Amino acid sequence: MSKTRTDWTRAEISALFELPFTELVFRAAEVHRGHHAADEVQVCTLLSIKTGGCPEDCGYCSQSSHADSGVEATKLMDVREVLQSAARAKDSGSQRFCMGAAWRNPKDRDMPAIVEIVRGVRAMGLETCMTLGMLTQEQADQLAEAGLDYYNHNIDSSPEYYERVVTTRSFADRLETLENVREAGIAVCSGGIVGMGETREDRVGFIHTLATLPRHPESVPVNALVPVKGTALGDMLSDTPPAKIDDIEFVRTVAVARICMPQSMVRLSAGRESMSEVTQALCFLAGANSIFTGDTLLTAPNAGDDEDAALFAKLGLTPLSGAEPMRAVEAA
Ligand code: SAM
Ligand code: DTB
Ligand code: SF4
Repeated sequence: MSKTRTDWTRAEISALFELPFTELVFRAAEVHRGHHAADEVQVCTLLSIKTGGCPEDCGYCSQSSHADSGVEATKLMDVREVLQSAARAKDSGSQRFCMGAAWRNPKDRDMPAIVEIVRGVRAMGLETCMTLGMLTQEQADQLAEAGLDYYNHNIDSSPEYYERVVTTRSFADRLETLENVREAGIAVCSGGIVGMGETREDRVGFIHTLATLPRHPESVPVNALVPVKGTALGDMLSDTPPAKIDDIEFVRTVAVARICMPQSMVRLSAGRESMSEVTQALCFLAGANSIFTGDTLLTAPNAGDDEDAALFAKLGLTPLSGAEPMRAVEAA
């Protein structure tokens, strides 16, 4: 297998975006088959362990205290409750349990409970992932020590567009946490959001940043913006500008991510609920090989387990790993 490249140029990535669509998807599918079983899709479950009231001003997020989205702030969930939820996820065939907290960063006083959660979820035989905001090196080391498998921290967009979406922290802050996570020996999950009004050049810059990290993230979530009323980007709901991302451009982004980061798991993340089966199928063809399942993401609705089981049956996809097959429901 050829060495994974981390020296992509923006011009090369831009040229991939400009390929005829079918040629781009064909190339991405080839890369996908060269590195992964193309009929296997990883199934992950998300749980918000601390919702809302976040001091950050991310323009897309329902959980920001700068937004007026109606999401109520909660305290950090009880360890026992989190473990019950993880057990349900395992039961319905999930491989990975991803836990999110609406924090700018965890406080040191939160760490003992977080460590207990990681230990407990891991003991159930699930892979663990957390997304808690910025981490110091010490906190990353603590999570590694507890056995955390993955840490999710998205760069979200190009360095240029980022500051138009978030002002309370910088792109450089994001990269610093990613470095701390790597240094601690935790696998990196980092991706972003498509459809925030960014240009194609921003999507190029977004993939370029990830594909030129010293090591590619093991997981790359590609989210389609879920526009939430009351957030700065909540207006991107219509077909008139600023409009919802075009499905073909979304699939192109997935394909380019797959080509530039051949070994990574590319996750078709938020936004699937409003995506047609055909668009999702094209994403799987273009190299997406991971999803979130369950009725809710963190606060937004998601295609539920039954719908996904039906989609998998229809497309002949199998959940990755030793996980049990997704429950019930034959395709019509
Ligand atoms: N507070 C932590 C942080 O920002 O790193 C973790 C939770 S945060 C909700 C995780 C990621 O979810 C964000 O980085 C963003 O990429 C994604 N996200 C949040 N709201 C979204 C939305 N409305 N549509 C699509 N993706 C979204
Ligand atoms: C990621 O890239 N997508 C997930 C996960 N990482 C934490 C979050 C999506 C959030 C969608 C909006 C919501 O549920 O509020
Ligand atoms: Fe807070 Fe994360 Fe939402 Fe930003 S994306 S407002 S940091 S919860």
